[in-house]
Amino acid sequence: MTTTLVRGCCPHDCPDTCATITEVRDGRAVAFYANPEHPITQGWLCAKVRPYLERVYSPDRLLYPLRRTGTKGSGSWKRIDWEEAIATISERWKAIIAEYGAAAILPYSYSGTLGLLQTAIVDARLWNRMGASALDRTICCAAAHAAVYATLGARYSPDYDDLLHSRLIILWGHNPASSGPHAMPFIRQAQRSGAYVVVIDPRRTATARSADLHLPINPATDGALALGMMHVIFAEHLHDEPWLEAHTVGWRDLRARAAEYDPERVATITGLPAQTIIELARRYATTKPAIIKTADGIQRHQNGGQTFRALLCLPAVVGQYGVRGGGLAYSTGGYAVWDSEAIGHASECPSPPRSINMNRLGAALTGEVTDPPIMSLFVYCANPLASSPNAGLIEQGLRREDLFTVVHDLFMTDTARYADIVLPATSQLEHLDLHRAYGHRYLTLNQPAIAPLGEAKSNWDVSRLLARAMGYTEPWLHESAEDAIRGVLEASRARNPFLANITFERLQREGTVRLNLSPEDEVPFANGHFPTPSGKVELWSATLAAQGLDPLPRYEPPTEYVTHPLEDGWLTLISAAPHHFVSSSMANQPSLRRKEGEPHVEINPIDAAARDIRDGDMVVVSNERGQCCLRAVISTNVPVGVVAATKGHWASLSPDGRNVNWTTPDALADLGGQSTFHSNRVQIRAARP
Ligand SMILES: Nc1nc2c(c(=O)[nH]1)N[C@H]1C(S)=C(S)[C@@H](COP(=O)(O)OP(=O)(O)OC[C@H]3O[C@@H](n4cnc5c(=O)[nH]c(N)nc54)[C@H](O)[C@@H]3O)O[C@H]1N2
Ligand SMILES: Nc1nc2c(c(=O)[nH]1)N[C@H]1C(S)=C(S)[C@@H](COP(=O)(O)OP(=O)(O)OC[C@H]3O[C@@H](n4cnc5c(=O)[nH]c(N)nc54)[C@H](O)[C@@H]3O)O[C@H]1N2
Ligand code: SF4
Ligand SMILES: [Mo]
Repeated sequence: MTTTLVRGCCPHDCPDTCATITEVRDGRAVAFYANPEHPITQGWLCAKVRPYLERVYSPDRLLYPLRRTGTKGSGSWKRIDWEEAIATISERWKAIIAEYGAAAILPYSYSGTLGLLQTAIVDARLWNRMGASALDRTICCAAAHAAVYATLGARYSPDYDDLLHSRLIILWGHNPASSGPHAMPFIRQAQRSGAYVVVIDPRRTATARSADLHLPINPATDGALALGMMHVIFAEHLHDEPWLEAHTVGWRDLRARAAEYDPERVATITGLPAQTIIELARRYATTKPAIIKTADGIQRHQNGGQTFRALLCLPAVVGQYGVRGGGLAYSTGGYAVWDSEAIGHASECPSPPRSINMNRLGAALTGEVTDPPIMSLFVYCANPLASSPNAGLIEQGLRREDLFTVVHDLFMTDTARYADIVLPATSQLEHLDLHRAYGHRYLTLNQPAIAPLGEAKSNWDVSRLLARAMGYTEPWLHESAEDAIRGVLEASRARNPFLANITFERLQREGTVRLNLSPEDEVPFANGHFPTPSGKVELWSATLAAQGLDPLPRYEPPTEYVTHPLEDGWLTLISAAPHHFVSSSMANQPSLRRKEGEPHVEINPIDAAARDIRDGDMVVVSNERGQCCLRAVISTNVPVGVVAATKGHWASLSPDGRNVNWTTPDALADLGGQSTFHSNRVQIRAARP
């Protein structure tokens, strides 16, 4: 029997975007592993994706469309065929459109896959044509995006191997050992050759344990730390004045702002000794190249936007942008920018009637959004009941008898359990897609390796069926998967020099292709040009001033930290990335659940003793939004006042049918409408009788 090797790409929300190989024999995938040729993947996959065939061939895969037969959430289903499923959806939608208008229909999706076709194109075309409510996709990184565009003008970052040139690496609110593991070998190698590694994180993470210095900062105070560092750097004349003069706007205003953040004040705010802050500032200003590598942890706070702004200012103050091994590494998402018209054909469509912030889903379903209310929810590539904030309110919304909910997924997720119609989705091995990365600068084509399991269909195929049933005849709603990808690639290539010479044929031939970066583009901003309105780093941001926001970075505590003080027994709950799942994806896979352990919360021995909580106790974690039960793990990995759980555990697989998101806030951050998961204060008590 012959074995075929099919090149693919990991679709999950992870900066590494690994290249994969599937071995197929007789139509069945028999092995799945890393493509050894990919320079970032480097021949290994992470612990969660290595056993991917367990996910693909899981006995829990949805294989047929289902129609709800019992009450919402009761779990009684009847198998139906696709014809009936699509007819049911389209008839219901036509009736809703006739009565309320298409704005009453809300598509809800996020990062189940990050593909160009199955995500970007599917997120746009059908909904644009329909005139449905748009979704503000703000759950993950909206504050950082707004801060980066305001300050630097583009999301440019170097590849991980650039770290080999760094002498100082500050991993700031970032835990790559779990959340982007392919950076770790480069960090280790740099460290072995003498680079000094600092981790700034309230938790002692796996990444922190291997650093030269771990600074357990008070949550949501990083903006104050960054301003305190600038205070010291300016006060000691360690700043790079010629660089600031040539490449920035407003550095003197920033210096005046930083003057308000003396080390003693910052010590009180951050919980770090003043001497440590001074030493960190000196080290940062005098060790070059110095890179700040950050991700998303620090922005999931009410002050996340201003915090990110403060971090973005630091490399400018010491003249480290445009330097190999220096600057700030956040996201490489600004290179392979797709042509938005080719993606969504918006100019041929009605303009979206309104936009709904995804972090407010529960509120939107229960009265915040009216005229028209949301009457139908179409969920795909997302599991909001497990992953979105204030989940108790989402559950209340999903129980609405008059809400018509459709969920398209590979599994019967927490959210799917509340659907009226459930549709089976294909896995990455069963569909075509093209992937860019947010952690490096390569494109990877994912070729389908096997036929769809059961009657599973890809997002694009479902979108095409729905478009036909709705009577939409535009050819761009009906083209083949390959034509859709080719069309966007070609239109984007015509405008974007980073895509020059990258054709679909070349991607088919080579699998992974490096973006077309000239030697000048290799190091972000090496040409001294920043695509902001001024062409410079906007330390004083005209963009933010125009929005009535503070044009200079500042520190303000999250409101909840003020209204729910530690002195009254409140604790800050951080719920960061789990090691063995990606958000709630893969969190139903038995072998990974075993490795991750049952849903738990880490609590400092002092906080535990004060509450008579013993290691291994079941505890109730609660606030005014809701509660969940978790196993207590007493640990000095968290400082006093901070408790740590992880995101991702399915509510339906948790002790009391809820997860941490029953407590997380749906308040929005200061920039971009960003989520504020970590600006969360809770009470904890043992569940003993
Ligand atoms: N294994 C795994 N990998 C993932 C994911 C996953 O779920 N699992 N999720 C993916 C997704 S969707 C994303 S967005 C990225 C996120 O990538 P990261 O941002 O690296 O991941 P997080 O764990 O969300 O947050 C990083 C760290 O921020 C810390 N943190 C929280 N609040 C603060 C604060 O106020 N200050 C400081 N300094 N640190 C703080 C947390 O303790 C955590 O260790 O990871 C992706 N990769
Ligand atoms: N408490 C807390 N919660 C958080 C965070 C946090 O820090 N703390 N972080 C947030 C962040 S950063 C993010 S990005 C969000 C992620 O939130 P979501 O985008 O909701 O991600 P998942 O929970 O992984 O759900 C993705 C779903 O898509 C499905 N899927 C995968 N591939 C496909 C496909 O091809 N087609 C279809 N139709 N479905 C598919 C998967 O099976 C899975 O059920 O979670 C957020 N939730
Ligand atoms: S989740 Fe990340 S590290 Fe793991 S295989 Fe996918 S891209 Fe690679
Ligand atoms: Mo995310």
